[in-house]
Amino acid sequence: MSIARDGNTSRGSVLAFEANFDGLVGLTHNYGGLSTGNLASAANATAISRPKEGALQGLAKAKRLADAGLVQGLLPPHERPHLPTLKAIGFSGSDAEILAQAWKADPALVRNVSSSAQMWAANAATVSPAADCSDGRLHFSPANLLTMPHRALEASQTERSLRAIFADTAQFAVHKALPYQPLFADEGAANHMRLCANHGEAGVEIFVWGRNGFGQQETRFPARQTLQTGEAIARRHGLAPARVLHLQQSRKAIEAGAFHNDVVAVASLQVLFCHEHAFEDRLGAYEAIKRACDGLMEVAIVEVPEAEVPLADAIKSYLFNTQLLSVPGEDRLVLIAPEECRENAATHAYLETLVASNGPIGRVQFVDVRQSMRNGGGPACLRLRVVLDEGKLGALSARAVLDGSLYDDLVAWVNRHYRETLGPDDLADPALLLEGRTALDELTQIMHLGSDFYPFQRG
Ligand code: SUG
Repeated sequence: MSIARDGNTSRGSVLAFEANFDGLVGLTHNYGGLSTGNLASAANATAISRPKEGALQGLAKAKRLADAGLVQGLLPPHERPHLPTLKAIGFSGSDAEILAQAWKADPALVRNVSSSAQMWAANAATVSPAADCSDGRLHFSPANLLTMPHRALEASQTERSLRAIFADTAQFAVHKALPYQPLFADEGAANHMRLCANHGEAGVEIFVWGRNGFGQQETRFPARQTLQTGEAIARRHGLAPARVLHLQQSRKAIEAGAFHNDVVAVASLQVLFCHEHAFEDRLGAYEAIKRACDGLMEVAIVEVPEAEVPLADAIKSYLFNTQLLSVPGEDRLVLIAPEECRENAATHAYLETLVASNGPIGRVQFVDVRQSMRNGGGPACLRLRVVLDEGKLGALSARAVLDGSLYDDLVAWVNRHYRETLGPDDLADPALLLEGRTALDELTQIMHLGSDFYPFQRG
């Protein structure tokens, strides 16, 4: 396997690189209109989804990056509909009866427990590379995602996935989600950025928050991440306080539909690519970033002015929900952007100028992840970044790193099990539940996840 490396680390001769673990699109991928403040989710509520197409689009993106020489991993979908939740809220009987009763009581309940939102792996956890952590291990904090009911179901299965893949406790530390209370509302890596000279060297970790958990909600749309969440994660991961920043996301961005920081900013290596309205205190944020990076690297802030790409266009096209990657053989960074960026006139014109300039971003590659985009999930939402080195890569458990054979197995699996379309009322169909279990049971074999990975397997 060829691996993209970007330099030696200060810890001896270990070569570190960034792997991307993408969430596999689940069998119940649908448009439930569940996420207030996420404009795409609201706009497509009740539209007909195409789960098979969505899963194949996600796999094609992953394969493209693996083919470019990057390490590409996958995270399995969760069991949906989530019957344990329906049982916990008082429905009983056979599985089909539980589903029917819940649908009768309120279809919104079934929509919430049927979402395939785990596919947006950027929200699965916050990840701190080993070079930043005081115990020299790579730390994961699964996100409690408690602001949205359909997402608050995810953390325990996410923890299970991470423990299955990053099982070696000498190398990896998988924490529990933060306490389930609004003070610690956590959306994972979508509100976390890291700047570094090389992936394997100590970097600066930036936690972006939308509200102070001890204060009042200040925005019309929910601010999903608190200041206290970032502080707690930095503490439990053992980050050096001088290399941690807590920056407030601009209220204007949240009001405009940027429900996560990764809708208005993305960072990679020494480069921060962000919109003029990403941070509440724009100049203060840039100053703080430069100060924290001082002595470690020369940071490049590529700011996109409102005059060139209005916030509304940036959010509609997902200009910043892009993957900024160091690709083997290319000396400037490559931006993996959704097709929607090519279709949006302002964004497209900006990108043409960007790559023509002599800046740190040298090329844009467009990918089709439209099924995910219609629920507000771009290329960057679909992936969780994990800094590895050869030792850590070798220490991974399960079969989660994409190579040609896993890709072929997964494409065949999707083609065997996924429905072509799902309409809102299809979620009440007990056959969908059974189809999902059959497929996921098989997936645990394909990905070597064990026979007790999902709640239904444990009985
Ligand atoms: O949490 N959409 C997701 C999109 C997550 C995007 N992730 C990042 N920006 N990193 C969300 O709002 C919509 C589901 C629905 O409406 O059916 C949804 O959950």
